[in-house]
Amino acid sequence: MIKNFKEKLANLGFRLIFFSEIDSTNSEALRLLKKGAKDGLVIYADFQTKGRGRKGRVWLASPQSSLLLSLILEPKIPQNYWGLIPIITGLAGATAIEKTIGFKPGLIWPNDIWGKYGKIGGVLVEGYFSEQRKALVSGIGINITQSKDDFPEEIQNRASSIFIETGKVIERERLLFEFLSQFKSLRDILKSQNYSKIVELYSN
Ligand code: BT5
Repeated sequence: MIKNFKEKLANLGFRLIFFSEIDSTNSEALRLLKKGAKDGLVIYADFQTKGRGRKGRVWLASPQSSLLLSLILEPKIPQNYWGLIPIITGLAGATAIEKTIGFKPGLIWPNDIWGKYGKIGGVLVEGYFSEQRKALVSGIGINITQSKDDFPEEIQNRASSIFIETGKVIERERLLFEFLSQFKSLRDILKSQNYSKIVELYSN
């Protein structure tokens, strides 16, 4: 089963490393980049002890409640278009939710995923620039199983999950696979330099 899953990911151009616990998948991705990790590596975790949001904010998710991952990317497009990577990451997350469970969440500029009852997911993209190479780490967190009471008090009124929005629990690995499939399709569109298509998909 796991071998099968790895093969399916390899067909999409991804390899996956799993951690039952890590400080932050983005931090681990940046450490691995320093050690020479290449495009297509996915760092995937059950739990983060220091999950990070943007601008020094935190990302809070109880164990196994969420999709938590970071992608190592060496985009083959001109660097002035790298700003589209956070956009396609959020879009891949929202589309994956829709394909998996039939619920279409909203995207709030630039890449927050929202439902009727609050924020379901967020994206954190960070750059890695050394003399030899330039790369990005694109991290996404999507709340899957939480009820309102499961969130820490400080975020209870603004955080939501797929379960809160739909009353349904989806299998995390299905969402993972769908996210990576969607990300690959969007990345292929980027590679073909059809930037207006990305804007069109984002706007619908
Ligand atoms: C984000 O930041 O929305 C980006 C979150 C990215 C998280 C992923 S998880 C995998 C990868 N590894 C990491 O370490 N990070 C990435 P921002 O827009 O700054 O939103 C953060 C704010 O959202 C916090 O200040 C809280 O108010 C709120 N928040 C924290 N955890 C939340 C959650 N699980 N659901 C909804 N809101 C949350």
